[in-house]
Amino acid sequence: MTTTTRAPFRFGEAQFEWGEEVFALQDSSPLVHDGNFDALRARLQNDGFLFIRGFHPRNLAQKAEAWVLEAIRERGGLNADGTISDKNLTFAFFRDTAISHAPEILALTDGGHTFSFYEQLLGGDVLTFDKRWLRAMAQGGNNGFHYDKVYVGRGTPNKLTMWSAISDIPLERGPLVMALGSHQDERLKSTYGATDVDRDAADPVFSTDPREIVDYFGFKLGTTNFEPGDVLIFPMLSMHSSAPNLDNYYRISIDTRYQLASEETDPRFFGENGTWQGNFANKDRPITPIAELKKQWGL
Ligand SMILES: O=C(O)CCC(=O)C(=O)O
Ligand SMILES: [Fe+2]
Repeated sequence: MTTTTRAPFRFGEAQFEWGEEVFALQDSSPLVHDGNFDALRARLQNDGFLFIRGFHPRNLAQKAEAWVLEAIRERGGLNADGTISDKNLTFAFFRDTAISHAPEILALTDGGHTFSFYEQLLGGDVLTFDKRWLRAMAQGGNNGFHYDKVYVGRGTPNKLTMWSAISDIPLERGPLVMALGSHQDERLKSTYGATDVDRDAADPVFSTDPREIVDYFGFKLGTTNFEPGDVLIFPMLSMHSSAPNLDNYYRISIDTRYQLASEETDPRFFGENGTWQGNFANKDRPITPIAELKKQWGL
C-alpha cells in the first residue's frame, strides 16, 4: 500500500494537516489567460480571494527582488551568500519611497498589466494608494490575522488588496495564509469587521494564534508555495495573516490596494513622497486589547 504523506504546514509553533486543516489555494491564472472576468468576479465573491500564479512577468519580479536585496545588503541585512545576516533585521520600506517607489517596484504594482487587470475586473478607471507596503521579513517575522478593512477601510468598501510575492516564498518562508470562509462570517464582519483602528483605538489584530482561528473559530486555512510574481487578491473583509518566516532567506512581498478612481478614497494613505498620514497617527491613545473586545462582542 502506498500512502502519500506531506509534512504538516508549520505556522510558527503550530502545525496543520493538509487536506484537513489547511488547503492549497486554487490557481485562477487560467481564467486570467482566458480573459474570463465574469468567472474571476464570481470566484472572488464565492471564495473570498483570487490566487493568480505568474500574474506579474517573472523577470520583472526577479528585478524587483534584486533591487530590494541590494537595499537590504546596503543596510547590513545580508550575508555574502544571500542569507539573512546575524542582525536578523526585518525591513518595512513603507515611507522609504526611494526603495518602495523605485521603477523596479512600480513595474509590478503600477505596471500596465496590473492596471489593465483591475480596470477589467472593476469595470472602470482605477487607482492605487500612494502607500505601498513593501516588506522584507527576517526570521520569525509575521503578521497576525486581520481584516484589511480595520486598517484601510474608509471610503469605498469596494477595494481590493493585492499581495505580490517578490522573492520565492515556499511554505517555510512565511507565506500569506487565508482564513477560508471568513468573508462570509456575519458575526465577525459585524463586530471586529466594523472597527476602525484609528477611530476606535481598538486592537486591529484579531488573533495572533492560528490554533484559535482553526479550533475555536472553525476556519480552514489556505496557502501555497509562492513564486516571484504570484499574487493573492482579496477584498477588505477576508481574514488573513502571514506565517512566521522559518527560513534563513528573506521573505520579500509587497501589498497594494486598488479601487475605482470614481469612488471615495481613504485619505490616510495618500500624500507625496511618503508624507501620507497612515495608521496610528494618534499614538498616545491607549488601545483596547482584542481579548476585551471579544468579550464585549460575545465571541
Ligand atoms: O505580508 C504580510 O505579512 C501581511 C500582508 C497583509 O496583511 C496584506 O497583504 O494585507
Ligand atoms: Fe492585510
